[in-house]
Amino acid sequence: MKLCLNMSRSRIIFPMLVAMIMSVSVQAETTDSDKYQAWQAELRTEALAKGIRAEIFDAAFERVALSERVIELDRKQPEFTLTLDEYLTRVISNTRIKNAKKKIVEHADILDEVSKTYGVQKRYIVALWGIETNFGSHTGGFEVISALATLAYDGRRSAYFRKELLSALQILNEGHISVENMKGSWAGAMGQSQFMPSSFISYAEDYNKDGRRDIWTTREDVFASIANYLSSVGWRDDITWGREVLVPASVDGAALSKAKTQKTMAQWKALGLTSLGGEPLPERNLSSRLVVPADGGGRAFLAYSNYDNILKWNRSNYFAIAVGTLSDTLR
Ligand SMILES: [Ca+2]
Repeated sequence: MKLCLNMSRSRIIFPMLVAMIMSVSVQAETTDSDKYQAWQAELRTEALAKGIRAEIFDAAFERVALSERVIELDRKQPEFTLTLDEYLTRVISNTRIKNAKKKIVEHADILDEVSKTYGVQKRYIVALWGIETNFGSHTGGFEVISALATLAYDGRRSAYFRKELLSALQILNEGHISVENMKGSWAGAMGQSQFMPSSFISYAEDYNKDGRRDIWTTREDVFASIANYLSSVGWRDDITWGREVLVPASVDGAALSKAKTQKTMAQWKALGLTSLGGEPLPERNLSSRLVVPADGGGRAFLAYSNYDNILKWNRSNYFAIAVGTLSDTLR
């Protein structure tokens, strides 16, 4: 909300805001508070038509505080782009690798079970959990309804965030979490798996069968939800994500990467690609594409179908390479 940008405090309770911004110059003019109230009333009508109970909507919006901080974060453009190596150093630090190795042992029983149920190797569940929220320790402190209401009302990406807001209300309506405990990132990514509300509705699981899909505090639900997401988008547990390769100078890796050309392992071998250490590529009947990330310092990867499944979670090549690389340390 533009008006919030003039305020010095990061979070403002709406009635206060209303008092401060009411237009005084022309009495008949539609005030910003009127605009907001009309927006909320219209949203309420839509939510109730979708089956959300009035008391759920009203309790949620009683807490809504349009947030200047959320708008700032949404507007913020990265000042520079990290190289792949800089990104990987940050996202998969030695500490994170050490913790990932600890967590995969600590939760081996449930991870083995979930892995078998969904057909997703446990190292990918742990890698995503570690990269998304540092194994559940950095889940974001924003109230999701407030953050999404701010972004839905703001105008820049209203349609997207309005849909997510309605999904968040549906989650409250189904009783999976209370409004005060529905916390997440400034953009509404929730819980230990950082699911957006629409992803929660499609993929979150109640693995411990207590009637609530709880990606905030129930470890079994967190692991099963991550695995269910991957499984639902076509994960294969008989292959890995991909591998780093050496591309000979005779091959235009960047062009092949851009074209997303799929080739068999035998075809890549014939072009002269090798494993990172120079050893021949494995003999496997696998189709893959070459990924040469921008700012990757020339590093190149053969990406299997699971790589594209990770991109469905987050469409950044850096992210997918980080998940794959961290998972490789857990084999
Ligand atoms: Ca549960």
